[in-house]
Amino acid sequence: TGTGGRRHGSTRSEDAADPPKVLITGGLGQLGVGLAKLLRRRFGKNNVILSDIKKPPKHVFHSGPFIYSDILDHKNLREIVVNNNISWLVHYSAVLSAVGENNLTIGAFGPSSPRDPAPELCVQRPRTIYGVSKYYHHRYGLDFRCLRYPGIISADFQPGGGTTDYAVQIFHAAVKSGHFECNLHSDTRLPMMYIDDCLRATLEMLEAPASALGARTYNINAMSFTPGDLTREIRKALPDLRVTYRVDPLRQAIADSWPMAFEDSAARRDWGWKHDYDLAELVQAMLTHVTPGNR
Ligand code: AKB
Repeated sequence: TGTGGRRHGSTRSEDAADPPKVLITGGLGQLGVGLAKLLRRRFGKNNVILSDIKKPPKHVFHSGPFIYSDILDHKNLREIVVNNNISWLVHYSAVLSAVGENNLTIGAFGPSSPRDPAPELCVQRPRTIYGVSKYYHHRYGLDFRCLRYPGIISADFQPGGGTTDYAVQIFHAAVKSGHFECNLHSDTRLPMMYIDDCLRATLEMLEAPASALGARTYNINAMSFTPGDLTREIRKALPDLRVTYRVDPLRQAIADSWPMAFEDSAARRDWGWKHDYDLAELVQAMLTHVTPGNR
């Protein structure tokens, strides 16, 4: 199954002489730049193209191929895939949860939802890239792979517009001012993961032989914690950290509707997923990265 001994990318299903040609869309969010770095190390700088609809910071522009791509422009995307002989397409284009709530679409419904009227509770199979890709896998054998991430914690990039943002912001506030105002209740438990685990999971899943995949969509999990748990762990290193709470009703409502933990036994069984970072390791890594002078 390609699972045993595959951790940390020891083998790869494609011939090393014939690396994939990768396009990452939505590449300037929290995850794209880190994933491009990891994939470039593995497949070569010019085999990984980062893309977005905005201009990249200088260091990203100079670190490897970067182009404009808008996933809503199908022809543009097709042209990029053809011109660059793309074999792996990684979609990171997304709208974060809290921003999404302020910019509601009817995109959650699809052709199998009742239309007139659409009830509150009904079948929701949208014709999103996710739904369409699933169909294309069954109909045409498209090698579609989807990972459901928990909230991702990273030091280099400060997300905005999400519900799990607090778990990144608290580290910056802790080293900068020693005070953090949290926008979720202290006992709100959510699934979380350190970015290194997330990116490694992504590479491992992309490289897993298709024959190992019992499914096309997998949850991945590492840890679950509350703002209270996180504060206690950070205080082991920074005992003076002060955390106050001013709850944002929108984010709290979103968090209260989300899973508190992810069940990910299928990923562990099929392609050997195993996280490296629990809460203590996460806090240590984040404090190392966000502390001035350590960067
Ligand atoms: C968000 O908070 O919206 C994201 C997520 C889905 O976890 N970070």
